[in-house]
Amino acid sequence: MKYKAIIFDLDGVICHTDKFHYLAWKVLADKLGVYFDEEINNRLRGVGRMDSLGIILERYEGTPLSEELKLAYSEEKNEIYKELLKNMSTDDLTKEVKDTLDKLRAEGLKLAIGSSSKNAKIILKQIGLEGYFDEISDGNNITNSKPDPEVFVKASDLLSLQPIDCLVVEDAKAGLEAALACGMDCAAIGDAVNCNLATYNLQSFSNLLSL
Ligand code: B16
Ligand code: MG
Repeated sequence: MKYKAIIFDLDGVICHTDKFHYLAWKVLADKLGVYFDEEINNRLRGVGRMDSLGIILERYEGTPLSEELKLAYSEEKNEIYKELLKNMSTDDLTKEVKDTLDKLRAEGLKLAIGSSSKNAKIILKQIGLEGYFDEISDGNNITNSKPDPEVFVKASDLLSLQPIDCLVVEDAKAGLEAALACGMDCAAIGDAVNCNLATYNLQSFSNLLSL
C-alpha cells in the first residue's frame, strides 16, 4: 500500500451506532412534536451533533428556540445516547474488522480514528479497542465538523504525516468531502459507495488489504 497511515471514521466504519443515535434523537423529536424517521436519521451520518439537531429542526413548527435551549436539547439527547451506548460490547466489533486492522498494523501502517463524535473514546472502550489506535482525532478536538476537513487534518498532524500519506475510510458523503478537501485519498464503504466521490470503493472492510 502506498500510504503510511489509515484514518478510520468510527460510526459506520469500525462499528455501528446509528440505531442508538436514532433512538435518542427520536425521544427528543417526540418531545418537540417533530416528525423523525430512519430516513432522516440517515442524513445525520458523519454530521456533528449541533448540525444533526439543525436537520431534525427543519420540520419544527413551534416557538423559535434560543441557541441556549438548542444546546440544552442536544445535551439531553446525548445523555440518552450515552445510556444506550452501555449496551455496546466486544460483540459490536466484527472479526473481519478486527482481523483486518491487525493485518494492516502488521504491514507497518499507522492506524488512527477521525470521527465527528465527542463520544468516540467511550465507544472504542465499549467495543474493546481502548488504546488500540495510534492517534484519535474526534469531535472534542475540532471546531468545524465534517464536511470541513479539520478532523482529518488534526489526525495527520497527530500522526506527524502529510495528508498525501494518509488514506481515509468513510461511510458518509460528508466524510468523503472532508477527506478530499484536505487532499487525502479516501475509501468509501456502505452507502458512501453510491456517492461516486471516493478514490476506492470497498465492498467489504477486508478489501483494504488488497489496495
Ligand atoms: P456525538 P462518525 C458521527 O460519527 C455520527 O455518524 C453522527 O451521526 C453523529 O451525529 C456525530 O458523530 C456526532 O456524534 O453526538 O456522539 O458527538 O461517523 O464521524 O464517527
Ligand atoms: Mg461515519
